[in-house]
Amino acid sequence: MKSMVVFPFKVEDHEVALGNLATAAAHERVGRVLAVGAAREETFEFLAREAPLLMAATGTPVEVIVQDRLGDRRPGKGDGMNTAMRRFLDTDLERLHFYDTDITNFDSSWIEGAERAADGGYPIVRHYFPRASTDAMITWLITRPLFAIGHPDSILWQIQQPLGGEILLSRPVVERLAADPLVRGRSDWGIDTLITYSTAATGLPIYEHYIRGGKQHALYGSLDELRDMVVECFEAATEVTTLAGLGPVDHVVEPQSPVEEAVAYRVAYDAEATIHLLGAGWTTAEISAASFLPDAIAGPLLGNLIRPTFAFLDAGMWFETLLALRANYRSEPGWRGVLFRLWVGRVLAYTTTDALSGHSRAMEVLDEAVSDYAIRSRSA
Ligand code: GDX
Ligand code: MG
Repeated sequence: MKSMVVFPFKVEDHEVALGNLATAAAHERVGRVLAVGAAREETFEFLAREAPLLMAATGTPVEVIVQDRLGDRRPGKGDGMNTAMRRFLDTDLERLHFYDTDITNFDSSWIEGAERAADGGYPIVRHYFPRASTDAMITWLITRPLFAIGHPDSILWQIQQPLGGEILLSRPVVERLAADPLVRGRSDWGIDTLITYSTAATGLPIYEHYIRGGKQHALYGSLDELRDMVVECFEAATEVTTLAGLGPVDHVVEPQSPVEEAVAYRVAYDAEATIHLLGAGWTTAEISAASFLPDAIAGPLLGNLIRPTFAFLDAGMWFETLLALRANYRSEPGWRGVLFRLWVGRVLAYTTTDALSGHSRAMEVLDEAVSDYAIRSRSA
């Protein structure tokens, strides 16, 4: 039984990308490697030049293609992943792995861990790994909370890394996803959210494989670099809150081991470069969108027109904020700006309080907040 390994990529370090393709091509379980580029730019040209050499060295077909335009949102990683699923179904391979191209500690153990779980009867395998306490702020503050609010009785909000790009899907799962218009439509960063929902909606067992050493990859500076991702993941997760409830799913999560210091205390973003985002460049559309929010949120949020104001965004107020956004948000520039500022405020409020209490306590606090949102949404 052979697998296809896919790397979606945009512009990445050439040697890191090539090394990852080579690791996959050399693996005995891998029957084909596919790198799907956003466009025909420098990284694409480099990988396309190297692919035949890699193929000659390993005997595994290695293909580098440009993604098709399949969805109706911003053309991004979603088009890349959907293109890959279609290519996979044209082969007779049994399993499809996805890995981000920028991982610098990718090795054969990632492929092996996923294959082992699939051999053990799990058609959906998700890799997860330890992260710094201020990393994964979209997962912790948007995706898991909205899953808890919209599907409190499901396993959705308990999935460790619902935005993770490192997954294995067996052929019948890919067939379901490729036929799903909601997955196909998500051409942007929302793809991972929809894949997480739609795979759980198959009712098939899910295995989460733990990568002890963490995922080392390209880092961010100011949170401004995450603006599109915040907006697109929020829009995808709010859409999921409106979709059908899920039945029970056999869900196994490998236990975590103590987190290494280098991972736990890595600074995940530049707080100083981020604070000014709260006050900079407010538009009239943003001010008008903010006025639709309850006073307890709109008041201090608009206080940012004068000075940075974020301490009000504790875990309880964040729950109220998500409910208010869910009820009022529209995919327009004013609302996108308000959503982004609120998220930045919540990240800073958390960073300057709970995140200071040590890695394990900080992670507990994040986890407790999500569970609390599910409990409150059950009784609502
Ligand atoms: N084909 C294609 N097209 N690939 C893309 C595009 C695109 O338009 N944009 C980004 N990528 C690739 C990129 O080269 C990398 O391999 C991967 O997608 C992830 O992008 P990266 O810039 O490394 O983002 P990040 O924050 O490290 O990604 C993580 O979070 C995302 C999310 O939160 O949604 C990672 O787990 C992603 O898989 C996940 O989508
Ligand atoms: Mg990355």
